[in-house]
Amino acid sequence: MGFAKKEHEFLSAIGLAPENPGGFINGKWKASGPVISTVSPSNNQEIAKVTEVSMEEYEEGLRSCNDAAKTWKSLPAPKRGEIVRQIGDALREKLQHLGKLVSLEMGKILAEGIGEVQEVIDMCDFAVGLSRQLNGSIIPSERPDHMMFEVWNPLGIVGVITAFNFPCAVLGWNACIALVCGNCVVWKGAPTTPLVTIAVTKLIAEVLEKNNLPAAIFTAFCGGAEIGEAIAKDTRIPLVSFTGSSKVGAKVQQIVTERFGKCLLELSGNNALIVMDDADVGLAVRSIFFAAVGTAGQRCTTCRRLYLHESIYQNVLDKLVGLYNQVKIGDPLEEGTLVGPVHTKASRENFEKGISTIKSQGGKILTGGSVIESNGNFVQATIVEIASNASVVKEELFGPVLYVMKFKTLEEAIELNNSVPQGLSSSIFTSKPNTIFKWIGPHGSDCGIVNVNIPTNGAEIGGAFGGEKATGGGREAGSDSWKQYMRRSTCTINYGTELPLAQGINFG
Ligand code: UN1
Repeated sequence: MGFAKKEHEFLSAIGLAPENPGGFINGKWKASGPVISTVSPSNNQEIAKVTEVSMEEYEEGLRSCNDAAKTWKSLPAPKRGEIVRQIGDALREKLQHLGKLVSLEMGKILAEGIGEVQEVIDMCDFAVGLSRQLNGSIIPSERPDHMMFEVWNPLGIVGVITAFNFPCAVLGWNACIALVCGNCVVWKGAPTTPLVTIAVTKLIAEVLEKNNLPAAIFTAFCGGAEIGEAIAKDTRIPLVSFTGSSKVGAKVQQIVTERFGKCLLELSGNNALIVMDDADVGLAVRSIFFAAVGTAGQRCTTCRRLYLHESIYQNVLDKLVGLYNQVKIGDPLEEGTLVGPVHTKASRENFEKGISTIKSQGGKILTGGSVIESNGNFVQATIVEIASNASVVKEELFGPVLYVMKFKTLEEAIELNNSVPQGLSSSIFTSKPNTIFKWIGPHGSDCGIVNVNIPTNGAEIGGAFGGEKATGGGREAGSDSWKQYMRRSTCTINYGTELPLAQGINFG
């Protein structure tokens, strides 16, 4: 039997078939749960079939992963880095095909699909270097003939639950770091992007096999909430990294915390972009366009709130509406398309519901505002003029909808930026140094990502990625995020013959 469509034949080059078992368990592909059709968001037609895993298969996967953890953590960190280097090379070889798959199954445009795979490759490179820098500090001891220092050890297994909007980049952020830190990985990808989960896992599996390492070091499951919940509850998984909504994230955190596990949360964003009266308007308009419309508004870093200084309000808005009216919405794999469909029929319905709530709260649609009649999940890129205290502005509507609001002073703009429950990304456009330093300082943006003269989205992997408040507080990818994937041992060694006690205590 062939693929549902002839143009899907390229999938065989990345190890996919018309029917795919969706569990990689102890080196074998198997699954006996429900069979699902994965569809293209452009037309809702089947790409291929995937069988999800059963709870028995979950258990088998975890048992073998737990065994493999002993081997993996015994390998010196730079040797683990070498494996991750090979994973990066394997991805490089398949960059175009994998990028195309991301575009086909998720619905983002091809350039962004390829960019997403590139993000995983960049993470591999970062992690290879890191594998020689998992340094602990040496701390001066207050006691004579004592030495105090830190040793970083692996946690064991890291559970990674990712979302549909970045079906492989977020796995990359977590898995590359987790692996060099000496942890095995258990991955559950999004239920609607199983082919990406399978294709990426196949590449990693090949590298492990080539190096005669236990395949269960990387265990992957296609499945739904039941598998996610099992990961959250599983005491064999000391760290659970979860990406998704604040609502589900709060539940995951509760379950994981109850068993004293650690959580790394990357939840909803509601990101603002501020344009000051002294800003480079051309730069701002291009940035807003990418930040609000790119990925059809389905990045957690998407700009959803635009605050314009009253003196440039109409000028920026006119330019922006002009760009929106020209944007090419359509097949994400076709050249020239800038906006693909939203991911599912449910996302499209959510957009429609969102628009009616916006209208009921006095929002005025300046452009867009409707779904596009077709077999796919296409919606119009939308700009809404709305009062900054409308309650809908405080929520994350996961689509290409931008709220525009006016302000008079920097203080007012910062207060508005900080006035929502979420705290992921933020950006200000200005040419004044004192505005920049106010923005990044203690009285400035309360977000995890605080940008100047660039969009809210499109972060590089070298920095720590994540946000505050309802965004969950986690930091993934670069900088010193690796510390969360390890346990810290504070070691004090007495190499003398006396027993001086800390704090000068004399005990008998
Ligand atoms: C996400 O939307 O979950 O900063 C991740 C960005 C990308 C990652 C987004 N590098 O927009």
